[in-house]
Amino acid sequence: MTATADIRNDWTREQVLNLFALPFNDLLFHAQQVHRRHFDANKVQVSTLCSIKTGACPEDCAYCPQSARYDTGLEREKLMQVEAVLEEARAAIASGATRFCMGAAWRSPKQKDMPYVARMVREVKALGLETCMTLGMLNQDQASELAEAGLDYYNHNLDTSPEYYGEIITTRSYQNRLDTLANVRTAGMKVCAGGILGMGEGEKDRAGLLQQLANLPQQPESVPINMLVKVAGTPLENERDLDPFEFIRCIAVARIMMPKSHVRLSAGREAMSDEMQSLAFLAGANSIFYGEKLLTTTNPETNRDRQLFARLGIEPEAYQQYADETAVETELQSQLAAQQNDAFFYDASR
Ligand code: SAM
Ligand code: DTB
Ligand code: SF4
Repeated sequence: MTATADIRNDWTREQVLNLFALPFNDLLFHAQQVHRRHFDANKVQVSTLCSIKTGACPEDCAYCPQSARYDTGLEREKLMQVEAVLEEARAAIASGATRFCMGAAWRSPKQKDMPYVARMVREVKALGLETCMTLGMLNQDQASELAEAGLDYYNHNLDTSPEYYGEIITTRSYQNRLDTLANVRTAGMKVCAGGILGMGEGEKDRAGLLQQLANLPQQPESVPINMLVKVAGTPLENERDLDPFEFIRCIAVARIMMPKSHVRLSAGREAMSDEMQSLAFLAGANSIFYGEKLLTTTNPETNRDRQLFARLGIEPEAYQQYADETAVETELQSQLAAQQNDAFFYDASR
C-alpha cells in the first residue's frame, strides 16, 4: 500500500470497533507496521506547555481543574506578560523542546486579548520554536489573526464521542468544537485535536472519538490522547481507572486510522509506569508533553523522561526551523549522549 492510500476519511463505527477487538499483539503489530511506513519509529516529538492564563474558566468541563464551577483550590492568574512567556519559552528550548504550546482557561478569547496573544506567537516563533495555542473556541476572524501572526498549530479537543459528550460538558456543543476546527483549517493553520480517556466512557465512545477525528475533511496533524488526570474537587475526581491495555489499544487504533499524524501520549503520564509508556510508543505514539508541568498539574520530571528516552533508544525529533539549528542540534546530541551514559548506569533497584 502506498503512503497516501493509508489515509481514509470514511471509517464506520463498526470498522473501528473491529480494530479495538483485535488480539492485543495483532493490534500492536499492525499499528507498528503503519507507524514505520510513515515515521522513524525511534523519534518522538517533544512539546512544552505554558499556561498563559490560569483558572476561573466559565465552562463546566467535568475533568477540568480550571473551571470556576469546581473548588479545586487552584489560584487564578491573569494573562501573563509577554516577557514572562518568553522566559518560559527560552527554558523550554534549553531543555530540548521544539514546540511551545500556550494554553488559556477561556471559553474563547476576548477581542481585547487578541493583540497580546498575537504578539506572544510572533515573539515565541522568533526564538525558533514551533508555536501552538489552545484558547477555546475561535471564530473565523480570530483564527485568521492567529494564522497571520504565524501560529503553526491550534489545539482544540473533541474530548470524547458525540454520544458521551453531554455527560462531560454542557456549556458548549460538539458542533461548536467542530466549527472551531473548521475555522482553524480555513485560516491555514495545522490542527491539533484529540481527547481524554478514563472519564467513564465505554469502548464505543473511544471508537467514536477516533472515528470523528479520522473522518474530519483533513485529519489533524497532531492527535493528543490524554489519560484523565483526576483532580480533587472536579466531578470526575473518583472516576474508576481505565484498564491500561484499553488505553494502549486506543493509541494503536489512532495510529492505524491516522497514519500520518503525530499521536501524542499527553496528560496522565505521571501516573504511568515506564513500561506502559514504552508500550504506548510501540503502539505508535510519537509525541509527548515534556517539562515538569502540564497546565496546572504535574508531568514527569525531565530527567525521568530523558532516562526513559535513553533506555529505549528514542531521540527527540529535531525541528528544522530552529533559529540557530546547529546550536540546538549540538545541545540535543550532547544531552542524549549524557543520558545514554546515565542509562548505562541505570539502577534497576531504583
Ligand atoms: N480552555 C481551552 C479549551 O478547553 O479549549 C484550552 C485549555 S484546555 C485545559 C485544553 C485541554 O486539556 C482540554 O480540551 C482537555 O482535553 C485537556 N484537559 C483538561 N483537563 C484535563 C485533565 N484533568 N486530564 C486530562 N486532560 C485534561
Ligand atoms: C491536550 O490535549 N492536553 C494538554 C493540552 N492539550 C493543552 C492539557 C492537559 C491538561 C491537564 C490538566 C492540567 O494540567 O490542568
Ligand atoms: Fe475551561 Fe478549557 Fe478547562 Fe473547559 S477545559 S473548563 S474550557 S479551561
